[in-house]
Amino acid sequence: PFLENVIKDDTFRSGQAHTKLIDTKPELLKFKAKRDRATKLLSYLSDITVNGNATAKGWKPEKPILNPRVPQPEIKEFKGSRDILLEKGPDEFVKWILAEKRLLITDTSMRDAHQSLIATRMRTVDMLRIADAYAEGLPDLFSLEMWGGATFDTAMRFLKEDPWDRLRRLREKVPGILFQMLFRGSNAVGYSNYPDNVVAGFVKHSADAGMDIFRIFDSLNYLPNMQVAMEAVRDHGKALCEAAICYTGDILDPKRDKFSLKYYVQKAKELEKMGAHILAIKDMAGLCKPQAAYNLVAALKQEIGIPIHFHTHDTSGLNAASVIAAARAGVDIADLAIASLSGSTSQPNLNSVSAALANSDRDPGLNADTLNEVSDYWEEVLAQYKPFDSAPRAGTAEVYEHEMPGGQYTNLREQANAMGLGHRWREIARTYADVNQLFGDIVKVTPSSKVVGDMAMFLITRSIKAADVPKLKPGSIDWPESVIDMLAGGLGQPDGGWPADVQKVVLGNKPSTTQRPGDLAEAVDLEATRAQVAKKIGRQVDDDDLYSHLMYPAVFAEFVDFRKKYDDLSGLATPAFFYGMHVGEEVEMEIDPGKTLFVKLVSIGDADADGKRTLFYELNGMPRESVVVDKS
Ligand code: 3PY
Ligand code: ZN
Repeated sequence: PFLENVIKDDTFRSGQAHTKLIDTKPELLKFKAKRDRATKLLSYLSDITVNGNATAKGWKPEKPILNPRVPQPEIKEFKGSRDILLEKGPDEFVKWILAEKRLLITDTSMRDAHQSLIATRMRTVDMLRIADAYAEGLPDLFSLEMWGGATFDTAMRFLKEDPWDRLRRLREKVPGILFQMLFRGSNAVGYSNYPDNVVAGFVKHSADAGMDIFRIFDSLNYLPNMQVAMEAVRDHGKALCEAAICYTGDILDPKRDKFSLKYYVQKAKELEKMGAHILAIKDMAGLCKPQAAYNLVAALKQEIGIPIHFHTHDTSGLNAASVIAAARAGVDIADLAIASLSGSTSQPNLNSVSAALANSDRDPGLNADTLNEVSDYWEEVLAQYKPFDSAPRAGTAEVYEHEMPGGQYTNLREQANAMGLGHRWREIARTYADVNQLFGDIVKVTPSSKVVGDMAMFLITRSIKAADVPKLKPGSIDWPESVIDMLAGGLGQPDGGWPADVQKVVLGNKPSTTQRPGDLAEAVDLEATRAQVAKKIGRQVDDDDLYSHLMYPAVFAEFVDFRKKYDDLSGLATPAFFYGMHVGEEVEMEIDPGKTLFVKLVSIGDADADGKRTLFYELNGMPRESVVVDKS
């Protein structure tokens, strides 16, 4: 190919070429880069094919899985929500929402649905393939939740993808529908507190990269932790600040009076005062029963003037009823997941709720055929993630006891299985509830939910009863780091503070604070950090890299190493990425727009004396070999 490039080159053909031709025409060397990418791709495929993939738990489909069929829905002419936001600006856009009669719908398929069903493993390629169908066939969706929460971490950690790349590429394909992300307040997209300038910088950079709506929450409903992020969104000028109250307990239960209707109304009023454009009711565990949803929305509609966005999970099996009750009470926007990615620990069913509301005054107006076609696509996609799919098949009322967020449930269950404690799940769930009471009955959502989970597993494995913890000698046990940090005030303050006796037992003589953690965290010198990271990874560090590093330094470093070894594999079909190839199978990977590598695995040679195997491929029709050490 190099010679071909040279022979075709005009300078060469004009007879004026000299030995410096390559220096003046570096594009002639492009073929080398492509050849390197192909070599790296083959070496990755060979390794996964021969040695399996630990993150996929060794699972391999019995036969090759074909690419999912991509729907080509009827094109619907509609002025998209994002076009309206860009035209009107945030403040006028809020009035537009309030004036809409439709129940506006957010589709969570690309974020919370897969976070809650398949441990956040969905890859960008599966989102990009369906992006046109959304842009053309469902332009009347209010928003797509497609970023934030756990996606930032898992993209780099497990999928070896750049989360920023996902945002930018989807943005390009879907310019008309609002994009929405979940943002953990001062914990940004991580699990602990970040300095204020990192939080604000992350928000600004995400908004510049194309994010429109920031759903900001705090894992203890400690509002001071939300301020910096909320202000950063407002200061950006083009984005929407959606502030969330996290719903826990049961407002219908008079005995559960810590989290009463009054409690939520008061928090909502404060968030409105703090500058929220939209209020979210974030029912992360799916505890908001239909009548509670009705009462809560009806009360909030009386008490605040900004639009209300309802988020719930279907863990109990009946939360579509909560969405419909919220719609009746006048909620402006609701989160739902496309049928095949809905239910169980995910959101209620978008297709069914939409159909149920058709011909009512809250008809979302979406095209039912298109929704079904899109659901068929996601169903085929979901089948490719089988080893990660551990969501319960049916609803369970157990959720009212343990109150675990949808995204945590599958993770904790997996963790329990991995520790050989799968058969003690009921006990784990009960201990989780007991730990919540031990901590004074708190909001449980990332990261506070993780701390409760860590403590529950810690107690189970040591056969300590939660109720006995206050009686233990202070400082006598090495408690999990996350528990110490939370009770020391590292995540902020719950309403009513931490129970003094538990705090004493866990902290011993370690210090604690009631100050906002952000006030105690020193600002990061962003430029110095950039220079350090650049030196470490041996290349320039742009803002995408900088914020990836600031969120997850170790994960980012591993991600950079992976990329050096294998380059960008985000365009590779999902089955090949996770499970390798079957002999005879053909896969493709787009490396540049319009440039695709076609790879066919022809045969796998026997292992030699050193355990090395040669795999024989056809790459764009040409024979290629790749050698890998068989570690099995
Ligand atoms: C997250 O923070 O990732 C959540 O989904 C919380 O519900
Ligand atoms: Zn959720």
